[in-house]
Amino acid sequence: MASESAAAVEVPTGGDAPPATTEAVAKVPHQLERKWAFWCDNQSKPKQQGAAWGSSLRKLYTFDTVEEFWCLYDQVLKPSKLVVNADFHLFKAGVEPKWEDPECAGGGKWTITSNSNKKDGLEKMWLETLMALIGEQFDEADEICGVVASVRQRQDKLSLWTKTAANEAVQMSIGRKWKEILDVTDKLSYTAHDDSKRERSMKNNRYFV
Ligand code: MGP
Repeated sequence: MASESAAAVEVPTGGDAPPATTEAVAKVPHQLERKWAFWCDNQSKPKQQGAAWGSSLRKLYTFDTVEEFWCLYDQVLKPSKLVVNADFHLFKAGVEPKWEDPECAGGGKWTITSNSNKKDGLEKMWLETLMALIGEQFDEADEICGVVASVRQRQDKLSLWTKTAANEAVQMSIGRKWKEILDVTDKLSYTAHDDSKRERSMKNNRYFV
């Protein structure tokens, strides 16, 4: 990561005042390990008849420095700014937040739900997760695709998308680490995308932590 460097600068002064020296800090942006992209999907608006899932999904910003991240996060990207039936996503640049993306196709998601009247719960978990991802806190970082915050009438949720649903050891390790980062006692469940595609009554969770 790039570090800040400080340079002493002579500031000319008038009259009898003693010469002043200030520390001018040359800011070098703090580079992240990799590039990330924020996305948004607002499904609250009426869709054209027959519109496919994903037609309202939009990539918002791509970034690769800590400074850009905080600027984007502070200005817009908080779940409290979402209407019901809208999602925010943070995914690795180059990966689209859809089952159809080659990086996601064989994967699934760890999910934690949050009661809708506890907005601050989702807000806090979203930020903790964003920082863990861009800070590369997961040992299996290469196995992670991104995270989705979903605001829903019944229950808000946060889902961590991973790459290889069939690899139980990797998924359990990611799930345990995420639970530790979130600092919650709630049960987290893992669903393979292939299982999410089934009828509601046929959907089942594969792993739990
Ligand atoms: P969802 O957005 O993951 O859950 O998927 P939501 O809206 O909370 O609803 P619930 O079903 O969990 O109660 C909702 C539906 O959107 C899915 O059943 C799919 O029909 C569709 N869908 C969701 N995703 C993430 C995808 C995707 O990546 N690709 C496609 N083709 N459809 C998807």
